[in-house]
Amino acid sequence: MFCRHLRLKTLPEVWTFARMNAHKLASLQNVTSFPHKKAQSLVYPFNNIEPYLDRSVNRSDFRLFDPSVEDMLRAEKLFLSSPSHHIDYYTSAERMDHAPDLKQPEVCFIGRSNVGKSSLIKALFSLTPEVEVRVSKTPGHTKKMNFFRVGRSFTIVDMPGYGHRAPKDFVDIVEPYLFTRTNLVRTFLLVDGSVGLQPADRIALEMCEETRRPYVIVLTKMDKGGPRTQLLNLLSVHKVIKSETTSCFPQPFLISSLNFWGIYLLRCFVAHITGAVQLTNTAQS
Ligand SMILES: Nc1nc2c(ncn2[C@@H]2O[C@H](COP(=O)(O)OP(=O)(O)OP(=O)(O)O)[C@@H](O)[C@H]2O)c(=O)[nH]1
Ligand SMILES: [Mg+2]
Repeated sequence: MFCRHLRLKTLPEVWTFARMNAHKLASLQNVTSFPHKKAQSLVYPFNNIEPYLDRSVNRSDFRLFDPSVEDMLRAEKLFLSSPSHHIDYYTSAERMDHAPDLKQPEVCFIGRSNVGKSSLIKALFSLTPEVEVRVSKTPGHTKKMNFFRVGRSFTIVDMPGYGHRAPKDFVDIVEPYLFTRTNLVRTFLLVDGSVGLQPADRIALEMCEETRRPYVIVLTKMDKGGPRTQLLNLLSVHKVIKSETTSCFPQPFLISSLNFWGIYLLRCFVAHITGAVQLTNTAQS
């Protein structure tokens, strides 16, 4: 067994903290004024779990992308809309041949319905709340590919989910996009970190492998399920990445859109892989 017993905040505590601090949490600039331990746990969620990993587990894969706070602050600026750097919802597309002809690098978010794709994109854009990203408790809410432009730097695409209540033509919408979109630089495959890899996620993983394009796994809802479950789910995802994939980035990203864990790191990763921010710290992708 890799995890020792641990106690983190219970869910109601987390919700209260998130609700009270939502406006502050949106910005890393504010978070840097928090007590050091709190700031570290928000920025590097792996730090919350790491002390409970057995000593024999090699940590290096979990910190491959390890930018400095300064790099993350530079990346954060890209998520602030301004007259010279306009962030907006651009358009939706029901099929690949309706996708907009945008040349800038693109990243997309895929995953089971209800896994938290739209919530994650909403958290990324929380510094520009006028950008409307619709989330819903009801699975199958996002029915089309929604394109959000981040100035001329990159585009973020919110995808419909697969699995429960997915659009009937899900495969027809998503597969051609993943295989043929020329400016797609990274696919983010979201997996619910509180329940772990499900059979439908494995099918999506195979689809990502078949595209032979780089992709990244993001574990969502890391505020749910309890640390022991989260840790076991993280380790089993990591094992699958190591042993069954060739195009997946070895480091799974840990996220809670509810309380902003990992959002700052992911903003920086997106800015980095799209070429919008050069890191001063050595990092891999
Ligand atoms: N606790 C918790 N709930 C979350 C988190 N992210 C999303 N949710 C909740 O999960 C539900 C689904 O969120 P969405 O972001 O709409 O999920 P989606 O993947 O876009 O779903 P579809 O559009 O239906 O494919 C909503 O009730 C969210 O509030 C999270 O980090 N923590
Ligand atoms: Mg959605």
